[in-house]
Amino acid sequence: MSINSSDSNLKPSGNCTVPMRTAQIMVDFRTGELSGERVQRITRRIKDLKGSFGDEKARQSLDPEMVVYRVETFSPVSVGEEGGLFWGATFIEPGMVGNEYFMTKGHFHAERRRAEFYMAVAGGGALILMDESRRTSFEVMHPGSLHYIPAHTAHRVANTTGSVLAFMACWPSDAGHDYESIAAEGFAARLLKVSGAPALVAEP
Ligand code: S6P
Ligand code: ZN
Repeated sequence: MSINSSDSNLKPSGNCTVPMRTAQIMVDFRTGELSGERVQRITRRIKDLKGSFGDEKARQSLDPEMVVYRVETFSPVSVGEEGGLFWGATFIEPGMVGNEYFMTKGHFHAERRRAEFYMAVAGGGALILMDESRRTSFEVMHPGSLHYIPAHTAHRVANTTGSVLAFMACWPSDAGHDYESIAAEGFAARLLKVSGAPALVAEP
């Protein structure tokens, strides 16, 4: 039997001696959305993000139920298992807390030696990176931009546009998440709207 990779009508035949499996997960490349029974979903709202934004009064003035971002994850192996990979999609709503763009909490990987890929699908924004010496930089994200997050590097994404920023991610299953270090010390700089444009501003 010959298999043409473009043959979407491929069906098992009586002569086929190898098992054929269908994909467990589908990715919509226009939106980044995942579908399939094994997709796990979490939503982060304004009420969940105490301490993340610089202007706590501005955060408290917003509807606590307002969605800031959603994450869809496909974890084919257990969290913490060595040798596997996870796939995720993140959707950050447009919005601001004071003069700071809606963004993810951000984290180091608990296993600091683990890297990650991000790829923007829709919308636009910035990937903010901080190494363990607190040196901070950012990369502009736009549809198709691929971002390598090195090991030992905290990462967070901010949506700087008026529409949803969607990006895909792939990371090792034993990376884990260290949110505590960010909660305790934050990033060394914040992505703020300054004179109408995004700027990475160092924390005092
Ligand atoms: C996981 C990966 C992403 C983030 C997601 C939300 O390593 O970096 O899937 O979990 O973008 O960000 P955060 O900082 O709230 O986990
Ligand atoms: Zn990560």
